[in-house]
Amino acid sequence: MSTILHETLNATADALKARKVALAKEKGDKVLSSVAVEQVFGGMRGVPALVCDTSSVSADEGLRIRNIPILELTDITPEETFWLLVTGKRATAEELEALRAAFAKHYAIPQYVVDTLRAMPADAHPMAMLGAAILSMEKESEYRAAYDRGAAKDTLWNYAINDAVRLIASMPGIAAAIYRIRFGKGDIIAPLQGDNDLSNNFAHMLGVSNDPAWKELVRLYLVLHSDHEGGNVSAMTSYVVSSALSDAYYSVSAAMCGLAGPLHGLANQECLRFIIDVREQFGGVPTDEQLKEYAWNRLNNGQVIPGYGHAVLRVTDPRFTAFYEFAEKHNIMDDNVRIVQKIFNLIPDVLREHGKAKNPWPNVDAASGSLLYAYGMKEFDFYTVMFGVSRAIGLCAQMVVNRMMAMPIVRPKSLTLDEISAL
Ligand code: HAX
Repeated sequence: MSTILHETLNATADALKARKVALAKEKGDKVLSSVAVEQVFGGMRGVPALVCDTSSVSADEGLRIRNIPILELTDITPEETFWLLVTGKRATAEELEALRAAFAKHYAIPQYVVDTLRAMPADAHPMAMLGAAILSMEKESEYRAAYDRGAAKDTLWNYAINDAVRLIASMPGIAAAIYRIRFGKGDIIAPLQGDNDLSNNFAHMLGVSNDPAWKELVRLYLVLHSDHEGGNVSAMTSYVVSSALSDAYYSVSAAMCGLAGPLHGLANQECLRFIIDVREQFGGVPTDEQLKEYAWNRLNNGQVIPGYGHAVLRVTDPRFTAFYEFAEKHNIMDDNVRIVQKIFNLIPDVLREHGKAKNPWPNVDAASGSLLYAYGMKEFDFYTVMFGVSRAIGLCAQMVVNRMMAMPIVRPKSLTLDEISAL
């Protein structure tokens, strides 16, 4: 299958690969950093050991997609986001239309995926359902089929594009089916007729609200969570798995398992749980003193404040700012959002005084759940699935670019405790 996206990427593929080869030759002996034992024990924090061209995250500014600050991209669609991530350029209207049409072929998911979801335990976590549904589709991989037919390794990325398009486009249908099956919401809703827009279809298939602002929120949500450079748990997991030439279904499913962790994507569910606990405990918005005491009790109990802190960022996450501005624009000022506001005003000082977190500021997860809740999506176990639908866009873009650059299998070296003792 040749599409306008294949043609666009084909036009730059050779140059991209040549650039990688030239950089490896020219700069091959430059030392990026030395690795201290504390970094080996510290989750490799600060070790520059990956290449990711789709986006970057700096401590003092946060996310840039292809060098454009995320706050300048809050009006774009998920389709534009994917195009920008994977090609490095803003899409033309014609390119977008073609991409939308390619996506729209896959909004209706295969029946066997629905059957897989229905066969899962009634109390399965929605993220476990998401990982299983994606894996059930692995047999659709054109990339794996091409490999099995003996396609040359450096042509495989063409098939990775097909898998990326199909998987990104299937994610809304999979997620909506999970929502409706897992939370007893009734029949699965078919995609829209005559509207190829990905986020419109997702908002519609979830069946949560008919408010136009809900569609707007789903669009924004899908854009903001799409990519966050290469070193976070979900991106790195996908990177490692696909470096073994495993296809997109394997690598994105694996990434979803990482996203399901409470220190990563699940923090948005945990964050709303925290907000609701506060609201219930105090019968509404607490006073400043009450909130501070509640937070201190939690910290003294060895628990984190979800939605705060970050491994890289040292300022308020611009994605939090974008959600916060959405709440203001749409005048969503219910108790949950007021509590988010109060936490934002008070918790950074509490975390500073606590003295552990290197970054006391909110990350993306601090506000997103309260907005989903405001439009009627109250099942917060589901929130990380929303994140996953979005993150698949970045994971697939990274995978295509990495395969275009023919990145090798990832294989760092591990050390035993005895080897470290002997240093
Ligand atoms: N509340 C309480 N303690 C915190 C904290 C928080 N929000 N953030 C960091 N700390 C603690 C850490 O637990 C760590 O304590 P120990 O030394 O006892 O282990 C210490 O401060 C130093 O941590 P750090 O260097 O500042 O942060 P890390 O890079 O190790 O971890 C995390 C980054 C995001 C995992 C961390 O800030 C955290 O647990 N935050 C709460 C959970 C959360 O919001 N996660 C979502 C992050 C964004 C994301 O990936 N979304 O998907």
